[in-house]
Amino acid sequence: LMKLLTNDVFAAGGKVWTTFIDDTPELFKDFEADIRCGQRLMRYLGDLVVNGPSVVGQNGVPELRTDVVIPSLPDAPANASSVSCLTGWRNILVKDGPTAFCAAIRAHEGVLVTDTTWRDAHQSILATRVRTIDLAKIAPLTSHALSNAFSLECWGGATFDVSLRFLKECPWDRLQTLRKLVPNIPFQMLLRGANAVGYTAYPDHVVYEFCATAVKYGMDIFRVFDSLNYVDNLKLGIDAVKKAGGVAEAAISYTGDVSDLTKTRYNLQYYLDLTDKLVADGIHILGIKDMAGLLKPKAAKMLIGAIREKYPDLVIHLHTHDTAGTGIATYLAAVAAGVDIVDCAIDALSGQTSQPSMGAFVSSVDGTGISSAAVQTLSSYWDQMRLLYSPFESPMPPSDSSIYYTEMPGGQYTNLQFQSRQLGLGEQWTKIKAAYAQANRLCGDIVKVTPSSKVVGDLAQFMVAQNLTEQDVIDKCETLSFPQSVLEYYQGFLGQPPYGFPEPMRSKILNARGLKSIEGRPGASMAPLNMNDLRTKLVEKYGEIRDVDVLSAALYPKVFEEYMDAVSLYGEVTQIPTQYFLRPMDVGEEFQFDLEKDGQRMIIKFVAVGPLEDITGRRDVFFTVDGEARVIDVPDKS
Ligand code: 3PY
Ligand code: ZN
Repeated sequence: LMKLLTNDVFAAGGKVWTTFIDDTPELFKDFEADIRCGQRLMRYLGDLVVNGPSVVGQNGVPELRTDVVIPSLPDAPANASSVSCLTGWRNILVKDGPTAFCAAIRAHEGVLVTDTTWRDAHQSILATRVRTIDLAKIAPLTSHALSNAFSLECWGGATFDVSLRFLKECPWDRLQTLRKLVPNIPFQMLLRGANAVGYTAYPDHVVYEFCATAVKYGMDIFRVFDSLNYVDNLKLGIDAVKKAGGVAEAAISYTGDVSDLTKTRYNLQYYLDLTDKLVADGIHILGIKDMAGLLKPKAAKMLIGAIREKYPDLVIHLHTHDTAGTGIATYLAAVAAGVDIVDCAIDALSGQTSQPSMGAFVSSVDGTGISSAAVQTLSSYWDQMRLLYSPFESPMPPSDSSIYYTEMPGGQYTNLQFQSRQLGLGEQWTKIKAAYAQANRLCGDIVKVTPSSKVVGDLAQFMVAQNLTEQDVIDKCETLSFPQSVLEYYQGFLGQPPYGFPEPMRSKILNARGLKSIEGRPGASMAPLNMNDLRTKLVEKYGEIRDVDVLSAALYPKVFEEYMDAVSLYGEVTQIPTQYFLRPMDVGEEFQFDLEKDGQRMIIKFVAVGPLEDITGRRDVFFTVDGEARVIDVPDKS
């Protein structure tokens, strides 16, 4: 651009005659390169410089740090090259199918491990913000270090919408990228039953198409749960997974305390009855999803012992969060009671509201096939990644046994804590925790996990903000302006809670507002979504559209459009190193960038930012690309 602008003829305002392009091709090569990628990329970087981290900085993300030193990768161990490992449990799954795979797992001596670092651990500790580029970097090494792992939990849960919403990357591309790099370890995802990877029910066919596409993109094992343990919702998810050819791990979501015999609702019999229904439905694996970390060692022994006794051939997979600090003790009790697989996170992203430490676990039991040295190597990478993403980490105590009272899921704890801090009061968090327990009772003493946990959290925040006691909510339920999620819950949009809705409160809430109730499974009465119409609309707006884009739009219409708008404006930002994706570059900083499409490498350096132009409200931002000057003008939104 500079060359063209300073060309004598052009600068003198002379006509651009027809042979100008042929005579001076060197002036236009830069344009081509710009158009291919650089220009839109610089628009992103320039926008960051001028307007700050607005793309990723929504939802109250704290000030981004500029002092993080980016680590180099740990040296690969002698037996691991950058090439991926080819041996692992996935070979059995691919060759023999889910049933034979599960029989082999059950026959295996010793307990196996799922690594949750790529999904639940960073969802629970780093607000789900870890980007594909940083997962991909450690993927080949992981394929070696954890080649004997049962699975890598790497997708689903909140990763789907956070990728689109904040990271401006396509979750399907992430899955495909990681699959190529890790061909040997089964991939596992979290599926919210009839809510897929969303916060509400979808028409059935959307869930079926979602699962079928996930398998096509490389997913193997689906942990299916329902936020109310509502069997009809669970069955829908299980069926969708099985029809897609995936491994159906159906989960009972654990709440209460089976070791406290005074508690009669969520007691041992409740979980055994639920297990019976799931086994009768033909599941491949039983998951026990202890999303809040409530399963004490004694309770693990009782629960897993009872299920093992009744179902000697059933593969049992235990998931917990270490919020109170009992995780490893619970796992050891579960191993003694006959569990087959437990969920751990690489040490640097373990503990607190995340999963228990993998290094601690593999050092404490025999037969995981994972060496503590291998875990340490991976951990040295994640240690530094945690620092890189630390702006998204909210400070929390090393342990918090108040979760036995609040029953708050690990993934929600930090979110709510952060929001309560933002409200400014020191004692706010204590109040929110107390209100959360009250809100749970007002909802009918339910299982709390996405999305029912969001309903309880929204109600708790509402109560604190409006200074309402539990009795106030009961007394004034006809007139209070409840959050939408709470009204929808009482209507039955999430399904039916195991012990019903609290009455007469529910009827009063619905009648006073003229709201209809949904009886039974919400998805069953939802009108199908016309995917062809949706595709046509998207093609009209964005041009080229893939099947997976239509699915993303079906699940998250608004979020997907915002993502596509960002891609139109900035191009693919996935290859920008994370520090420059998160924070404005400093003058003189540069990084090396690989163009995804043609593998071309360029060095981008930030040179200067110009003054605000009064008339246009824009600023020029100056870069060099491989030493060539570039300028981009960016609207100043301040
Ligand atoms: C999710 O649904 O994202 C969860 O992690 C629930 O525990
Ligand atoms: Zn979890």
